[in-house]
Amino acid sequence: MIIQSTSPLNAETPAVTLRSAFITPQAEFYIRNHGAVPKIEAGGYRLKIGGRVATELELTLDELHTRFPERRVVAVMQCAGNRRADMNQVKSVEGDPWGPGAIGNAEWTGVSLAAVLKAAGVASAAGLHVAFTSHDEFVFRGEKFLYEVSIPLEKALTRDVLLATGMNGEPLTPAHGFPLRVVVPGYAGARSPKWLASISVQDCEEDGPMQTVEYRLFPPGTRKETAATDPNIVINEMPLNSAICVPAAGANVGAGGARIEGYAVGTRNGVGRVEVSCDGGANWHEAEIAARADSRWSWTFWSVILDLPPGDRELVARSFDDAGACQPEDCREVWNFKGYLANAWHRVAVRVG
Ligand SMILES: Nc1nc2c(c(=O)[nH]1)N[C@H]1C(S)=C(S)[C@@H](COP(=O)(O)O)O[C@H]1N2
Ligand SMILES: [Mo]
Repeated sequence: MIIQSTSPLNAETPAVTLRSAFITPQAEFYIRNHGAVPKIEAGGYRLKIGGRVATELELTLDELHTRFPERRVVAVMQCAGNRRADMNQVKSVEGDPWGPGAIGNAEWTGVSLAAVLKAAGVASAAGLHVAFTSHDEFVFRGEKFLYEVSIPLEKALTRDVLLATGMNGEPLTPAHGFPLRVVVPGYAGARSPKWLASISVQDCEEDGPMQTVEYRLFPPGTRKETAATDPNIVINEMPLNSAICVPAAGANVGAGGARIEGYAVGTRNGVGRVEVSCDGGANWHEAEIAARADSRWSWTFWSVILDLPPGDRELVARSFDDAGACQPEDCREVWNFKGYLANAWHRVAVRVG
């Protein structure tokens, strides 16, 4: 793993490792923590559901599994800061300089959040939000806060949003949220809280800093000093993205036919086509789809064999979604001071020969 920080622990999967398994093993799955991992005993664990519901619930893990049908979803978990390092090349940004490995694809098991909310008799009014409170704390401007975020009730009532206890057929490890986390497919990882303590249906977005200050998309002119008053958008859905994983950036590659491999992720409109260039974007070659899941929330693996002439080469990958839209060409088009949603064409420099 590539360690970004040790306390809290933030680590990403090396790109070559990422591309070696379509379902990312837990031990290789990136870790993004804002504070210390809380120690939770499964036996004493209770999940509370309250707020705008007809009946408040308090459920043990056993009750959760016996009262609600199991649901299984293959989905990527992806940090809003994935590929942030690329933005630093335009102008420096805040936050850990993640490469393309702040993402992983897992088979999550648990129960539908929608089923639990319905059992609590959730109000079905439009415009409500579902807030999550976790057991871990983080420090924000010198003060301690619990990790708290929210998602629109409309999204929470879709059947693939999970209260997950399992990952790839194993219980969640402490790093990934044991004993229970939320998985919100298609959304930024920040909206999938680990170590979940309680759920509340409410009129507004959660009002803590993790929801209202972090994980917001600001216009390109915003600086740290102006962020408090500048307009911004909540980061929920993740944009179309792709990355070259093999060869690794800076690798030496033999001249002749070289296999280029990577991932593409398009949870909004699917991944229609992936193209790779070995001349910085002048000419493009369509990649083959190497693996795909029958889940729209999964990533897609692609590969292509290209004849690489000797010398310093820039490999570029870009994907198109099912509606024909492409990733932005340049990071300049999407630059923001927090370095979120870096989804420009992915460029990797290699030496051939
Ligand atoms: N309680 C809690 N949940 C959390 C976080 C956290 O720090 N605390 N980090 C979030 C962020 S920003 C991401 S990207 C994902 C990462 O999940 P992972 O560490 O299992 O890969 O968890 C999210 N859920
Ligand atoms: Mo994240």
